Amino acid sequence: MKTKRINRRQFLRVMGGGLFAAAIAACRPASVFPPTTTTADSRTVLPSVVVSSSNPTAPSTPGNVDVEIALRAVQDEIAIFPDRPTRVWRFVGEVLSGPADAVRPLPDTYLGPILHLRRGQRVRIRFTNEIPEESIVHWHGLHVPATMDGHPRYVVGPGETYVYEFDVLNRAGTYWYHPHPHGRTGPQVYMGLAGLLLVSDGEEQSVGLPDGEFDIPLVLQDRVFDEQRQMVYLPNGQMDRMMGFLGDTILVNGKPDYRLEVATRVYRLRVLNGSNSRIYKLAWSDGSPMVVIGNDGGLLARPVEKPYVVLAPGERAEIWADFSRYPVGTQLSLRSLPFTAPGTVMGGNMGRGMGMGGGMGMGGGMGMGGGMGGRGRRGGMGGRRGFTEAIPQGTAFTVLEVQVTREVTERIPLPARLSTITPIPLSDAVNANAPRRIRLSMTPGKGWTLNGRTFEMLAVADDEIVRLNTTEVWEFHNVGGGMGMGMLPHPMHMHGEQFQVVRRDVDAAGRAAWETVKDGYVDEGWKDTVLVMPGERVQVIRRFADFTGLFLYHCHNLEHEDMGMMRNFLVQA
Ligand SMILES: [Cu+2]
Repeated sequence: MKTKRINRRQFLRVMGGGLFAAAIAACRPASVFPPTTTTADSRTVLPSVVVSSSNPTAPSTPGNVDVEIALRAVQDEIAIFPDRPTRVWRFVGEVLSGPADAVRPLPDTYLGPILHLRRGQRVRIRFTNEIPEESIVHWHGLHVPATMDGHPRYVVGPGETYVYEFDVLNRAGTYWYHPHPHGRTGPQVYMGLAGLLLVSDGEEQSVGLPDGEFDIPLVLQDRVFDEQRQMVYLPNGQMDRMMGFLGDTILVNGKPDYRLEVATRVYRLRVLNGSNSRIYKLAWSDGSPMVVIGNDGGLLARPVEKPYVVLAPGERAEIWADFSRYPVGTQLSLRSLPFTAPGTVMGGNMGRGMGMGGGMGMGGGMGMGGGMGGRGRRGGMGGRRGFTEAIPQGTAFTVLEVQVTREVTERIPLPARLSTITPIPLSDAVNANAPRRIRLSMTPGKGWTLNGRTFEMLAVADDEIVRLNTTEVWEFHNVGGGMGMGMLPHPMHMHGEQFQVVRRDVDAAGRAAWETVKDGYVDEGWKDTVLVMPGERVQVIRRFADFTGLFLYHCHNLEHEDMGMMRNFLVQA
């Protein structure tokens, strides 16, 4: 019988650190953790529960939950193109008990089923890993105990099952789920392992937003396919890892050349950037403003109009799309507009700003060897990429086409108010005058780092320990490497509770690029992922309540994350 064990050496390291009472509580080294009975409103840390492959559906806590779901990561083939199938990895799910609509499979795509949960529900999800490598699932945006969050220390091998059980504490919103094994998140998401997790609640329902077929998920991703229609990951090797993967084909809901046929009425479009590294600057082709009603953490207090919406990997935006003013037959498109992505214009903007010609010793100091040539080719220095021509970061392209195909008379007015969002006062923060600072940079010999550090499975530094039930300001400062190569955008994601954006500042060197995206930031409302452009400082404020233990903060450029641009923080009672 195969069981999950905490590595003894890792455990002793934790013990030796002397700082990790909560982490130890969460990681007791037993061969099989016994089930723990909890009450419906329990918010204490649960032990991880791992059952053997021989009996994956044995109940951990019989009954006692509102919804129970079986979720499997499987190998499969999907017809992304009409001529031949593509090998993928994907999530499949079924409801074991509870409302039948808790799992909504999406037809004809590698994307996982949409999980529909309600605030206040107690949920059990049995994740069974049927791909040929270790994995674990993270519920992106949800506030759950450390053992239920998909931390990479809980990976399970092929044939093994991890049983999650948690209360849905989040407000209504568009969340998502994806694998989170250290070093393999990028390739696993790339192969197709991702899905939406929608939470609803009474506040949202009282607004009267478009629902049913008029509530449309749009998951944006990019890929490279070879001539056999198979996905190709990191065709340029190490250089793609440093830069982040950028594909040459844009997929919406797992499909190329996506077309949306709509009626003359209002739609709620829930847009997730599920790409590994690509940033989208979304706008309507006819110049209409983007009417944003929600972001990462659910509905905004009121709708906001933006000329465009910038979505970095991991971020979500909900768009109020009113097609009632277009005649049947109208075609328009959702575009990604051009913007300046400093890392991709070597010899252009970056060269000027960073003194590229000045002999900064790129190769030696940064442990990157001869990579510069490859990067430059992609960035438009005139050469050819080794494998394929990706769409460079910041280049314009069409995301999807909209065709108005039928006339309806239903009209829904745009609500003036959508939800109640209480700003967290700065005075609540224990460190308002001295925010916890996270420097995002390229560190020689280490690659992408957070305060000069890369990921360690069970370790936290002294400055990564947070006291339970406090509010803090964190500042993400994209300082780059000072040597050209170090200047890339980084979408920073924090596990646990959602945060509010307090302020943004940008330095003189970063300002020109920042100006090309800043009007598309949706900083209203609650967020869990925030884009930090080169030279930019973003301050966020959040609470650290309910759960102790080890949680992650990391860059959601999945290649950066896999290379170690990720750290633990420890919430301690
Ligand atoms: Cu990054």
